[in-house]
Formats: sequence, C-alpha cells, structure tokens
Amino acid sequence: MKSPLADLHIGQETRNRSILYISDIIDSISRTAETAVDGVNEALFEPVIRLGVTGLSRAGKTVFITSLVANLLDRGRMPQLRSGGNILAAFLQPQPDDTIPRFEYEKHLSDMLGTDPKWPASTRAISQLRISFRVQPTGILSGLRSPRMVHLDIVDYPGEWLLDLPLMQQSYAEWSAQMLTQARGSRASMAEGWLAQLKGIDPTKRIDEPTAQNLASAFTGYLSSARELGFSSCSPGRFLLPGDLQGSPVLTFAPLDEVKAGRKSLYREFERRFEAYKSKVVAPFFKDHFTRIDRQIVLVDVLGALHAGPQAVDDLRTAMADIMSCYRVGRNSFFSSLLGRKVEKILFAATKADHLHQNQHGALTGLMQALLRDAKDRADILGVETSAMSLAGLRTTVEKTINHDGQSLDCVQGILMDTGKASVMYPGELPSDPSEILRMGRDGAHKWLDDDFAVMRFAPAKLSLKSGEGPPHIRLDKATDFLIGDMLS
Ligand SMILES: Nc1nc2c(ncn2[C@@H]2O[C@H](COP(=O)(O)OP(=O)(O)OP(=O)(O)O)[C@@H](O)[C@H]2O)c(=O)[nH]1
Ligand SMILES: [Mg+2]
Repeated sequence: MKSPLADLHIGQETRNRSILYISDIIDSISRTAETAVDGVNEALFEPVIRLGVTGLSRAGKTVFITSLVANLLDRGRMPQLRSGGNILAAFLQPQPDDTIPRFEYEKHLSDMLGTDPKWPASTRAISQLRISFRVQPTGILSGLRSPRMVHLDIVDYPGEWLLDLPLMQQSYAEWSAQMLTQARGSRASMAEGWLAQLKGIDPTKRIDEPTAQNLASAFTGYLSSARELGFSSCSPGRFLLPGDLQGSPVLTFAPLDEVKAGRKSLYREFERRFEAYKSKVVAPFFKDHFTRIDRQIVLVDVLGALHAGPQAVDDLRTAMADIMSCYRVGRNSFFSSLLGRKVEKILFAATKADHLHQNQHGALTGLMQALLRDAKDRADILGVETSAMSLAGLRTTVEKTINHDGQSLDCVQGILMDTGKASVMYPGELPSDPSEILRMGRDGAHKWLDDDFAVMRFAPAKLSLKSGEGPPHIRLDKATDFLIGDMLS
C-alpha cells in the first residue's frame, strides 16, 4: 500500500501574529491578596508545580492526565524519568481549590483498565487533582537534608473552552467578520441553514427574543456540523458545551455583518452579549487556571486532523496558532514575577502515537512541530525551554511487521473500536518533510493527492498490570522527565 503522503515535500512557512498575553487581556482582573500569600507560602516551603495541559477537544487530555497520575503513583514503567528514584512516596491529596470538583481519576482509570475497557467520556466541566511527592534531596549535602514535599497540580477541562481564548482579543465586529468569512467560504456546505436564516434578518431592528434564539440555535447547529467534520476552530466553545449556561443571554447571540445600529437593536444587543460572554464566562476561566502555570504540555491530535483531510489540518494549524498567541511565556506579569512563576517549559506533543509504528514517530513529531511552528519560535525567542515528541497516554497496540506483495510493512495491531476485533493497521506513510501537507491545507485542497490517510480508533486493551506498574504508554516517562524531572531532584 502506498501512502498519498509519501512523496510530498516543500519549504517552510511563517506567520506573523501579534503577541497578546493572557495576563494582558485579563488585565482588569488582578489576583487577590489571599492567592498571593498562599503562593508565597507554597514557594517557600513546599513547591507547587502547576502543570497546564492544553489541547482541543479529543486531543487526549483526560487520557494523558489519568495515565500520568497512575504512572507517577506506580513508577515501574517510568525508566526515563531520571529523578524517579528520588521519590520516596507519591500520593493523591485534596486539591487546593475548594470550589473545583476533583478530577475523577479512579473512575477514568477503571474505565481504561476495567474488565470491559473503554475510553473516558468527553469532559463536560473543569476538575482538578493534586499529586504530592515526598522527595529525597540529592547533591553534596543531601545526607544532611531531610525529605521534602513537592506538589503537582493538574487541571482538566473541556477542550472546547480553549477555543474561547482568542475571542478575548476580538471585538464583536471582528469575530463576526471572521466567522462569516469562514461560513461563506470553505465551510459553506455546513452553514446553509444558518446563512439562509440570516438573509431574512434586519439587524438594525429592535431585538426580539425568538429571532435571537433562532439565530443562535442555527449558528450552534452550524458549529456542531463543522466539528463533526473534523474542524477545530468552532468558537464560542460554550455554544457546543453549554452546561448550566444553556438558554442564557450570554449564549444567545450569533455573528452579524457589521452595521450602524441604535441601542436596543439586534446588532447592539448581540454585541453586548458577546462582550458579556467574554467578561463573565471566558475571562474567569482563564484567569483562574491559565495565568498561574509553571510548566505546560500542548497536546495535538495530528493524526485525527490528517484523517479528516487537508482543510482540517489547516484549521487545526490556525486554531492552535490563535490559541498559542495568547500565552504568556518566559516573561512574567507583575504578580507572577513576585512569586517567581512563569511558564518555564513547554512540551509540544503529538498524541495517540500508538496508531503508528515507532519508525514513523519522528515524522509525526515533525508534522506537529510544523503545525505549531509559530508558538515554538515565539517560545524560543523568549527563552523558554521547549521540546517536542510523539506520545501515547495509553498504548493500545503492539508493533507488527507484515509482508504485503513482497514488501515489508511496519504496522500496529490492536482492537478496533468499530468491530471489537483485533486488526493489523498500516495507516500510510507520513512524509519526512511536512510542508506539502501544510501547503495543501492552506491552498484549500479537499482531499490528499491519493487515498486518504487512514486512522482507525483502537479500544483500550484488556490488561493485567503487575504490582508497581502503571498503564502502558509511549514516552510518558520522557515527557514527565522534561516537564517536572528537575523539581524532583
Ligand atoms: N490509541 C489511543 N487513543 C487515544 C489516546 N489518548 C486519547 N485517545 C483517543 O482520543 C479520545 C479523546 O481522548 P480524551 O483524553 O478524552 O481527550 P480530551 O482532550 O480529554 O477531550 P475533551 O474532554 O473532549 O476535551 C479517546 O476517547 C480515545 O479514542 C492514546 O494514547 N492512544
Ligand atoms: Mg477530557
């Protein structure tokens, strides 16, 4: 089988974006004195590492967090975590934020490792977990120093919420223009119903609630279809996952072409609701959870986008560029410098690497790096330590080399979700130079040159773990070593 992606090659891309930091865009909200004092205490006595797990919906955040925690509690499969030997004990503790639900670690783990293994459900709300370590200090005077505590705090949240971050930089008119251009262009087939409804609307007329609700619901329908077809940028995120906000005015608006309109008009009211969405829904989430991150892992489902086609790849690229342009890295806001906090390290990771034989992992990492090139360049300029790799939070396959028409093919074997049967898969060969992939996406191609790149979904395998071992993974130990290894020595 020859992959459509095998013969591609090209140059490189750059993208100039303005840098706007989360702490700048949420400048009206300062941290409370209480938080600052807590932070000083923690920094002095028991260091706390806040690990930011960033990724769009289905990127693999919940699986990654569950497996990371399990493998930190039982470190038999973590040989590349070089400071792992210093950990005298690792245990879960109540999370520091009293108002946030606890991450359902045990439930997710038993889903993944139970007698009928399954993937955890898609995340509907924010949750948090703290894992604490008793660490034996190393170095010349280590014998004189007693063991110390180090805490690792991790937050899980629905990936859709991440899409809202770039909205903080946009006015209603700018956001509307971007949404409408997309809907009238490459996504026209998904937007027909909503755009037809829009034609009959006069946005300068006084708002009436049924019209507003119909428009918002048609727009939400369009966002859902776009997401189902593999598009990443489908904001506002809460429209797809409304939770308690369902039916509230902050979720009852939609893009409109810019017009001059008086107070109480549909246009002005939608503009007001858009601003309320930003200040009341988006800003608090990012202020509470993203401005205090020490180490960051950015998870990207490159294989999923490849499978969905060139436009999904381009959409993933722009969505991630928009999100990453909002991160403050390497330089501190006033409060974070007071506490000595900044995003010090960023790991860019392509997830679900168990879909590929290891000899394709380098190419997968290369493609992910090309997709996130702007973010990495910016981090490098600001002196943040970065790294990139392909990983799997939960390894569901084994590698297998088969003979096909006299040619040997490096495949993976696992249980397919669709059939429940063990199958051998060869998804195609990833290109060693990813730029042609990106170019086809940017040029609006609808399909890859030949057959599509096939990615099947594998189910978690039935496992019996030996005592002291966490779930099987790919490079979780290397990722952990990069992200927090130094804090454990
Ligand atoms: N084979 C394989 N599939 C994975 C792995 N991690 C995630 N997946 C697949 O990706 C899906 C989404 O993973 P999640 O961890 O739930 O993704 P998420 O980022 O938490 O998604 P949201 O909760 O929707 O934001 C899973 O249901 C699996 O099908 C992995 O390591 N290997
Ligand atoms: Mg999740």
